[in-house]
Amino acid sequence: ADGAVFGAVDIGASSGRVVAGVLDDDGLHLEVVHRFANGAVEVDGHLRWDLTGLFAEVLTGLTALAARHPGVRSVGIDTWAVDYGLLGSDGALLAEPVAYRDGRTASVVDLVHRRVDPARLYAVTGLQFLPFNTLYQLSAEREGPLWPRVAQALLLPDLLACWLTGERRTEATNASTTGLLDATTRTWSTELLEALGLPLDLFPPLIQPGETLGPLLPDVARRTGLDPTTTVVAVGSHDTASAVVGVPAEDRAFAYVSSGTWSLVGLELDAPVLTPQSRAANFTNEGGVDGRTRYLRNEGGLWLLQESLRHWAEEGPAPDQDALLAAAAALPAGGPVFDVDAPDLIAPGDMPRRIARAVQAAGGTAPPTRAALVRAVLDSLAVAYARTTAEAEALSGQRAAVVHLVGGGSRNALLCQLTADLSGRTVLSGPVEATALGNLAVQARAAGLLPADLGALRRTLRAGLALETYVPSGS
Ligand code: LFR
Repeated sequence: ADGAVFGAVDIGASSGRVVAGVLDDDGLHLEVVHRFANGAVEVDGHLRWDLTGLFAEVLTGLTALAARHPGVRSVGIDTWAVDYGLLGSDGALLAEPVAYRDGRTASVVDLVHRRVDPARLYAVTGLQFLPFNTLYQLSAEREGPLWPRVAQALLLPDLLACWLTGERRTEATNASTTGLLDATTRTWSTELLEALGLPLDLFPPLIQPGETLGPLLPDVARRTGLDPTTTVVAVGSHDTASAVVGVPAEDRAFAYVSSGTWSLVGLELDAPVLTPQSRAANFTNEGGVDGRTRYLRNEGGLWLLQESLRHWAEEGPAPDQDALLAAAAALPAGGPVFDVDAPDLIAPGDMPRRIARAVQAAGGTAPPTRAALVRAVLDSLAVAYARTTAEAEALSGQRAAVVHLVGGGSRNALLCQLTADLSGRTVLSGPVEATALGNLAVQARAAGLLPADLGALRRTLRAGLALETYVPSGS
């Protein structure tokens, strides 16, 4: 294993990174070799990702990776879920992909639900209702000008992987977020594709995490300096799937919170829970690595803070985020909370004002200062984390002894402590880069260098990490 190197491309809605994973006798060591910003911008009447620009950042990152490490074995790609690019018959991208926060699906949700009853949708896909799930986006797309020219759709990590290798496949964990995959068989649902008038071969065939997609295109190898034998290996290309692999759990009795732009809160199960109660609680059964089920809910996340900071920076001098967080932490407990899942908080715009309204809707008084608003966000996130963990247990019958908080939010000591206090459980925080870690671990495992069993794999990862422990106050 000594010195084997893997590369992770991990792109979230607000930032991306290319990370080297060096495997030696003490474990898998991560080095971020390139970071870049991301964000959707309004172009041509829609909120869009600059995927072409992101691909240029990927190449820059891979170039930095090659310069630092000769002999990179493979590269894996993950991004956020549900979004896709449309290709014409010549394989060219027809337009920069529309971002999931765009409002275009508002008018088609009812139409979709008239074609397929929501109860049937849940029974087949097990997917939480979110207005931006791919099936709604595609239904909006069918009414649009590009549709007659569409030959194929590729989910975003698959599209980046295609630009690196020339190979077109749909990675299975991300496919599970489309609302078009059967949660029980984990194959495309012919029933739903037909009911929605979508071609059965709209997406390329599935590929499972750990399978090799193919070697780099000669031109990509030349431009990055990577060896032409470097392959792209499928990983949990849905960032949350990789984050869950990267949860450094000791045994199976764990809950996780992957805390980034969104908060993904739940359990890992052996099989989906497709009951009416589960649907009523809006829990999702996303596909995990090794056929596991990621039983979770999307809760609001750090987007609420990011978007507030962005708004304040537009109004005047950019606020000092660390100072604001410190001031928020110094405020007394028991302040107002709001529903972090309010649909009204999904779109970009004046977030502080919408949060103030949400607080008032919950019977509180609007936060008088920026610090108070930040505190209300953190208190409300922790309330959501505690409630959702308990709900996941009740609905699945699986117990969680500890809560692992991973991702950017794991840096926030106040959020971790509040989660411990409100959930009454020990919270273990870290790593921040759980997603890149899970991406790299699946590659190293595919190379035969880490344990095949997911539990053993996680224990190996844990051995190399320093986790922070938060015990519930008063216990
Ligand atoms: C997190 C995430 C969530 C998904 C949302 C939109 O980054 O991938 O799992 O619901 O973004 O794609």
